[in-house]
Amino acid sequence: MDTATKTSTKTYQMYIDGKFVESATGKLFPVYDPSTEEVIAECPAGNAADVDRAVAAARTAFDDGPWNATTAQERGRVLFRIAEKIRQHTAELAEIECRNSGKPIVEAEYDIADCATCFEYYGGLATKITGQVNPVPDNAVSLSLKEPIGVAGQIIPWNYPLAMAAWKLAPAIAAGCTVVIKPAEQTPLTLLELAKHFEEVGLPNGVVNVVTGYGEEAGAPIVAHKDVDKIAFTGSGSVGKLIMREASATLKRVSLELGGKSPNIFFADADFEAAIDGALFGVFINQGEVCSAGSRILVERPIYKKFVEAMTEKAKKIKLGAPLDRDTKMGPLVSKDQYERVREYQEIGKKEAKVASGGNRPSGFAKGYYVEPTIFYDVDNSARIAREEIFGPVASVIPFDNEADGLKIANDTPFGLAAAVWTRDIFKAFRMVKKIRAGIVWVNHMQPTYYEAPWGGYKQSGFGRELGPWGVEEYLETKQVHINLSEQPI
Ligand code: TXE
Repeated sequence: MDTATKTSTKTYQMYIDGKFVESATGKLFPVYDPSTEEVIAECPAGNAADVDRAVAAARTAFDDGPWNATTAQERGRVLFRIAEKIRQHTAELAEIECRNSGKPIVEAEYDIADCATCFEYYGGLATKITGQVNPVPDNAVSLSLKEPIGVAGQIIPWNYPLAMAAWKLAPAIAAGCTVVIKPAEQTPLTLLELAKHFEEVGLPNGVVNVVTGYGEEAGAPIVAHKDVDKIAFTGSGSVGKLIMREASATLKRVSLELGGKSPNIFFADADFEAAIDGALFGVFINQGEVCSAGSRILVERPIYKKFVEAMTEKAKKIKLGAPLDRDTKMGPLVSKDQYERVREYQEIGKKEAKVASGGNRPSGFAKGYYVEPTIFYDVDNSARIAREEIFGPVASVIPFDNEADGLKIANDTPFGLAAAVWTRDIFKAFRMVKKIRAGIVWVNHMQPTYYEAPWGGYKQSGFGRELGPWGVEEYLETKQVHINLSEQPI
């Protein structure tokens, strides 16, 4: 059904050069509520012409000002004001995020408040970006200056729509870059809502431009554009590889966050109750639509059977429901495509391993992209459900014999975003931490994320780091300056 013309839906415009505008073609695309499968909004279907307009605005704001003349203090204040707007509007932004993505309202509220924290963090960091004096011989002064990269193209996924935008926007603004940002076509609404405040918070025209549309039509032209200096991308490995290839034509800087198949490793000496909760939280939070989801649950043999039983018992009690209900613990998946992808993996898993719980569409839901939280056990690490990112509430439980075996299985993956280790033995914990090939390793927890700490992957989970000072480095160039101190250069 082409519902883009339905009158009850809200029609959005995209944000280019400080103005809300239609797409060059005037075409719109539908945006859904995944719990009802109904269209809730329509957004401009941007294409290369819209990207051209946005990049031109970003280029001018960067090259000719006024952005290049703002001080770090001013950029910091803009970031604090964005944070304040998010805090003032948390309830409405959370409701939109919840309706559009399907995540439970309680999680949406947490995410939105967290976005404000992200802008606050980078508001503070803006004034702490410094270069250094290099220790060259006495006949010269050598400096390294940090300068903004220029125009940053940012391509955002749908699992944490506003948060993933905040992770990229805030450090880019702190660094002094200008931005063309494209939200995922499934979830563009909260970023467009936030853009309504950009003028008021003091962002000059052209500094942040939001282009909405599909990946190939609106994302690819950003990657290909000769006037874009850097691409930051979070999404699938296949699109990540494509972006790297395309960006090579103009040698753009690239940072990629591409998800994973993260091991959540439980030794027999772990606190059992905390471990069960950690295993469930690690893989089922946000319907499992999490790049760092602990989707491979590695359990040491002495506790394996009891662990699977306890996990299963608790998983069966997870309350699926309407995302806006406050007691809902798991909502629908974000889209029909994602639903079909995850349902397919549920069927693949039934052939590859044993089902402890779930494996189907839940009963009692006439509409909505709901799937049961699913636990497969006795999974071999070579199975597809242990090797491929599913991005839904599907856990693969794998037994292991000892520390060496657990480590071998943990590292036997093309990915390397995150891992967690559960044990009360500090020596074992640290041995594992040092040998796991992943960008993030948690001990006795899984998923806590801090703005002060780096986020990013090893291996095919991508490269570059977000958050903390590392996040802002991705938007900076380093310039060497040599000042000769002798009257006669030789
Ligand atoms: O991702 P895409 P999809 C993984 C997860 C999921 C799978 C597919 O496994 O099941 O990817 O999701 C834009 N040039 N992750 O298909 O297509 C697109 O418009 C430029 C992991 O939705 O990678 C959107 O804005 N841009 C992940 C963004 O890329 C393009 C989060 C992500 O979409 C483009 C999401 C192109 N040619 C999915 N094609 C994580 N790492 O957290 C698409 N896009």
